[in-house]
Amino acid sequence: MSGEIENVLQEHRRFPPAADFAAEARLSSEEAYQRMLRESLDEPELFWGRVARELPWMQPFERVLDWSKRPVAQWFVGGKLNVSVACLDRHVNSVRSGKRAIVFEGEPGDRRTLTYQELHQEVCRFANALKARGIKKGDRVAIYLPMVPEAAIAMLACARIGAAHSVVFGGFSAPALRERILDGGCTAVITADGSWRRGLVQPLKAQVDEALSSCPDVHSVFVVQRAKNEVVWSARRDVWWHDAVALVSAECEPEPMDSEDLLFLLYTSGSTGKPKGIVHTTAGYLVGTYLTSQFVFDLRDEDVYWCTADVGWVTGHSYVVYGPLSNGATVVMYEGAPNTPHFGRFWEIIERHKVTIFYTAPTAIRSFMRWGDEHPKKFDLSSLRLLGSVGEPINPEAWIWYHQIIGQGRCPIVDTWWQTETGSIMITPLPGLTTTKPGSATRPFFGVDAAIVDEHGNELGPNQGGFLVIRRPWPSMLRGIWGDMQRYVDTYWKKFEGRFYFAGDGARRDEDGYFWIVGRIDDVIKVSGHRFSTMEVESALVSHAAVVEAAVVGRPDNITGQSIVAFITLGPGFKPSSELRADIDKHVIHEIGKVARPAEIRFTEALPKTRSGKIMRRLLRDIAAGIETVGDTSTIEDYTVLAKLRAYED
Ligand code: 7RM
Repeated sequence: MSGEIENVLQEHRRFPPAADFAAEARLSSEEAYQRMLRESLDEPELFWGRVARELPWMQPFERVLDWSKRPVAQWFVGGKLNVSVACLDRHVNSVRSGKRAIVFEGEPGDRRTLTYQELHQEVCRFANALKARGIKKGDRVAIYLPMVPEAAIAMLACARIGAAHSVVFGGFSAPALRERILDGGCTAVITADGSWRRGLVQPLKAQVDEALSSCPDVHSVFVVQRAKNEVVWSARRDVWWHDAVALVSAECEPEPMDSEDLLFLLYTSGSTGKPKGIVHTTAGYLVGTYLTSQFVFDLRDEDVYWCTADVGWVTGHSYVVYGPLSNGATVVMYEGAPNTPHFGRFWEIIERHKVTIFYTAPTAIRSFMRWGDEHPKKFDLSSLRLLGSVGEPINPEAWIWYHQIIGQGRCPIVDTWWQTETGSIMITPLPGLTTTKPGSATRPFFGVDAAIVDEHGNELGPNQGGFLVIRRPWPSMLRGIWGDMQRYVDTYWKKFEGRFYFAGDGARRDEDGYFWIVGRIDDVIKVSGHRFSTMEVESALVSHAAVVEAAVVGRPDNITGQSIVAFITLGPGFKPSSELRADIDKHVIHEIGKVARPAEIRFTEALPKTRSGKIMRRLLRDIAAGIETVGDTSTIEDYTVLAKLRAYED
């Protein structure tokens, strides 16, 4: 890992917050910041207790933190509240009632605005529709929707009745959806007939039908009519969203939820093939997303806030839905691709809706760069005042482009490090206060005790590469892995004997205490910010009839951060060919979805293995990247394999 860390470019540029931004910011005095930071670390219960009391409790909590069942934390013990009340009722009963909550644009150009009052009504209606089909507190509901307002409505409606949602990204295929429905024990699915993507209709309902062919526990499928494509209908099981909400009242009493009641499951990839259902509970998650949205995005009532993430990923949960809505913000939602019908689509949306805060991923920024400056330059971006980045390390070149071309030199950039598991932003600049360095997520947020440690858990000095750990619990942390608590302990806590949460990332901290995230040290790869495990793709590959063995590695990619390269050995009677490659490609798309499609498939006679039979991924990574392997190859079982792999040409 140290080799990788040395590759991180030394970046010397510094960007202090602009004076006019700082003058207006929520937090701009170093003194006030230090006071808050000190309290959050020295007296966390005082700090988090006060933040939590800003939310509407149905029953006050008795204790801020109970860490006695470590590594499972309990926050705001004994309290009861409902997340949908914090996101909706609170604003409806205030001057924000007529304020825009969601400003939606569909890919074909249709638009829709929902005020807080309207959103509240829609959520209550759909909550009643769920109840009418027998869905109740504690049930799990899969959501497989495009980025349409109904996605947020469905999530909040589940929260209102105490059912947990499990959102599955609409880009996943039927088998991937089925695996998540089965693992989560979902009994209902919320989907759409289709969704618009690059001018084409993605037939979501058809994927659901295929997935449900072996999910006997799913009794109801709610279908949003979005693309009006033809669908196959099961009269017993399927119900149109618009029919379901037509019959019910727009009032729905919120279910009083215990602080530690399940709010949602979200599946994410780890280092094994089976996706993990990350467990998030009610109050702590809400407190974390509420506070970070406020301080990291410096949210104010006049803001028009746009996070481009899909609700299928954690960023869509925390920073499209729960964080901004609990703060009463106006949230922009866009259904489609950034280059449809033209390459300036995002900038057009920013101009039209006068977006002030824009939060996206490095992979998108690098695409914008490649498409050319002429596209953003055609639009008025003067409404923007703050930019954000998330999902992977942002390379300084992309950072500078983002700052100059999109932010026009005026907007601070918050490079936010966090994970599905952390629930909310953990390492980040505070925009009115932090002097940023391109490529660094800077310093830990309030209450976050992050450190870089060595193999033995000893804290390392400045600029020494090591493991990123969090040394104390935080409110929005995961509470486990659904159905597999042992895996939770093993994945995150075992490495440092229960002392620290291990994030799986390698990083260093510079002389100013700024964190530089290098990337994963496990077998997780990030393609366009989407998280996959190499094993997940490998198991899809080996389920193809021709494939005997497969090894998948990430290769650095200028646009997507990493891309998937698959090394494959074929069974007897199969020969490498471009047809076979195309067929294997199709198979992966069918098994997981287009997002997991290998950028390259290399056929090989054998894979490099150690004497104990472990595939030597490090070698494959180097080969995929076209780097001469310099590392230790002394344990390799068959030396000729290496030469064959390098020389490979089909
Ligand atoms: C929010 C999200 C988590 C992994 C994480 C890192 C990487 C995320 C940054 C980053 C460098 C960042 N959740 N990562 N943000 N690396 N700088 N600002 O992405 O669960 O899908 O992925 O993403 O490796 O461990 S996630």
